[in-house]
Amino acid sequence: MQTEPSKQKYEQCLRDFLTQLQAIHIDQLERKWITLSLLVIGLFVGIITIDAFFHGVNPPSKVETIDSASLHLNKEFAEDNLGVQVDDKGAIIIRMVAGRYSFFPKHIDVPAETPLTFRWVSMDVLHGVHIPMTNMSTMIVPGYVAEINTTFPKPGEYPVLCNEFCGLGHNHMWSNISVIAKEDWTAPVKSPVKGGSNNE
Ligand SMILES: [Cu+2]
Repeated sequence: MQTEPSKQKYEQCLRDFLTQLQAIHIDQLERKWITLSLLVIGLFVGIITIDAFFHGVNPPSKVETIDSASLHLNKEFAEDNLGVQVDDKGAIIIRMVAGRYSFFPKHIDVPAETPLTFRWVSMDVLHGVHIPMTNMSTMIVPGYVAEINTTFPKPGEYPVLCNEFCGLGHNHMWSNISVIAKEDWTAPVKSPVKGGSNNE
């Protein structure tokens, strides 16, 4: 809480500042340009705010939150549940954790030409994930689940790279995905996690 004398001091400072500001001679033309610049800034900020509001600009995915500090205790992202899983409806869901400085699991096998749902979470700071030559590119914001649907058209080895600077080891932060021909891929035998997150 502010004490009375310091409050008075701040008020005095503000008054002095305003007096000094009024004392500055600003040319009429200059005044017009200052006003115009402020109006343009106001217009741009207004456009961004309105656009974000109407288009629902949010962190990646559906603003699904998660406690990054307790992922190991979380039902969905516990260590045993990471990687590729096939749910009751046959959908392939891949759960990945990003942490300084790797993506976990370090390596996964997925089928080509098959719709895949990736669910990414961060265990520490802001990370990004980028898989070259695919549409996989998103931020992994701590506290949120980033969900991306994708299909890898061609079999091959794909690197998984971090594209947000996350610390000194950032340039060593990568893992890889083997995309296998659809007919050669077999679903890993794991007990499927019940759909959705369980983040309490
Ligand atoms: Cu990084």
